[in-house]
Order: sequence, then structure tokens, then C-alpha cells
Amino acid sequence: MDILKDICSFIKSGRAKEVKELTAKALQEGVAACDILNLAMIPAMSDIGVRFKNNEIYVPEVLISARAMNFGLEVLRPALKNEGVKPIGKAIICTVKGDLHDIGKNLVKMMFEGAGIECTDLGIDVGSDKIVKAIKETKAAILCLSALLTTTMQAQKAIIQDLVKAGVRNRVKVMVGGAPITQDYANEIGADAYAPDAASAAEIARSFCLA
Ligand code: B1M
Repeated sequence: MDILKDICSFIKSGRAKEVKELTAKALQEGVAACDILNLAMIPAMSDIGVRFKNNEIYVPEVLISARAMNFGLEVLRPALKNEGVKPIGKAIICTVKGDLHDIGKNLVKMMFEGAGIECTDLGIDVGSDKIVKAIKETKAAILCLSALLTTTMQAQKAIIQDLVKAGVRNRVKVMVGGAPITQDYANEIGADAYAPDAASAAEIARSFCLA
């Protein structure tokens, strides 16, 4: 359908206003909300994710596309609810205690939403108490911890230990990321997964949700 192709290509080119208008038009014309999501929006953000991973595009382009998708989602959300379309999973995301960097975290969140995963964003400088509370309240199956400093990457380890103490470690897959984080470090601290970038994080999270 041309209108779905147009929504997809306007998301990729970051034309938020057009995405919003076309999403409303598609709904008026009777296109199912889940088709707009699954055939236009998610493929658009998947493509953006792949191009970002391949260094064909950079952070600003991803942010612009994600903003365009969010404009469309504003219109789509009520219709998705009416159709009973459920997200494929839920995740909690935050930047760890002592760390104020949030650009990477926000990108991961946008990619998750683009992949159909609902996110509870706890923000920056987040400690174990808040995370444990959110795990209990949201029943999310995935926890994403971002750390950008060599000093704050230690907080990821402390949080995982606190999850064990609070008896909630088995309720979530813990994913870690951020510039100083490596697969070896993730293994060492007992995380379930490491993602080097936002697109890979969304792919891994999607595989957890669909497993
Ligand atoms: Co900061 N800073 N900073 N800083 N800052 C770094 C990280 C640094 C490497 C710069 C440098 O010295 N070269 C350095 C850390 C050195 C170290 O620890 N080894 C540093 C420092 C030292 C500091 C301060 C201590 C500076 C000071 O005050 N003396 C201070 C610390 C404040 C604090 O956090 N307590 C500080 C402050 C800041 C600003 C506030 C000014 C600003 C942050 C603004 C903001 O985020 N709103 C800032 C910035 C912008 C940076 C740099 C320049 C850019 C970070 C960024 O946004 N990158 C950074 C240098 C650099 O990285 N080149 C630097 C773009 C972003 C898309 O990438 O966050 O890596 P990134 O996210 C990627 C992946 O890592 C991954 O996906 C993302 C997208 O693909 N990913 C995840 C991230 N989180 C993930 C979570 C996942 C999965 C993947 O979960 C599963």
C-alpha cells in the first residue's frame, strides 16, 4: 500500500509532520493500526538501526527519525489500544547511579520502542532501590543499564548484586551497554547480555521477548 510505504520513507527521512498527517489519514482510510505499526513504522526504524550500526548514518539522523516515529505513534497509540495490540514485551531502562549521560540510553529506548517493546525510562543517576521497585511494579522482563564512565560501570555490577539480594534477579534479563562496557565485562558481572549499540540492543531484546 502506497500510504504505508510513504509513512516508512517519511520516518526514515525524519519528516515528523508528514508522518503524523499520513498516519491519521491511513487510519481514516481504514488501514489497521497494527499494519501501520508492523508494516511501516517498525521496518523504518529497523532500517535506521541497521544503517546506524553500519556507520552509514549518525546519532542526529537516528534522533530525527525516532522523533518522526514518535509523532506517528502519538496518533496511532489510541487506535492500537482499541485494536488490542499489545507490545511484544516490557523493558526498564536507565543510566546507572553517578552517571548523567543519557544520549545513548535515549537511543536504545527509541530503538526498543521501534521494535515494539514498551519502555519504562527511569532516567539518569539511578540506583538499585528505584530499579527493584520498578521491576516489581512494571513486571518488565528486561532491564537495560547504561554506563558511560569507567567509574560508574562498577554500578552495573552493584545493581546486579542488589537484584540478587532483593530476590528479583531471576525476573529480568539484565542487558548492559555504554562506551566502556565490553562482552568480557558483561560476563564478569553476570549480565545476561551486552550490546555495543542501540540497534543490537533492540535485536537482542526482541529475541528475549520472542523466546
Ligand atoms: Co562525558 N565523558 N563527562 N559528558 N561525555 C565521556 C563519556 C568521556 C569518554 C569523554 C572523554 O573524556 N573523552 C569521559 C569518560 C572517561 C572515562 O570514564 N573513561 C567523560 C567524562 C570524564 C565526563 C565528566 C566526568 C566530565 C567532567 O565533568 N569532568 C562528566 C561526568 C558527569 C557524570 O556523568 N557524572 C561528563 C559530562 C558530560 C556532559 C553532561 C557534558 C555530556 C552528557 C550529556 C548527556 O548525555 N545528556 C557528556 C558527553 C556528551 C560525553 C561524550 C562527548 C559523548 C557521549 C555520547 O552521548 N555519545 C563522551 C565522549 C564520547 O563518547 N566520545 C563523554 C553518543 C552516544 C550515542 O553514544 O552513549 O556510547 P553512547 O551510546 C551508544 C553505545 O554505547 C550503546 O548504544 C548507544 C548508541 O549506539 N549504549 C548502550 C549506551 N547505553 C547502552 C545501554 C544498553 C545497550 C547499549 O543497554 C543494554
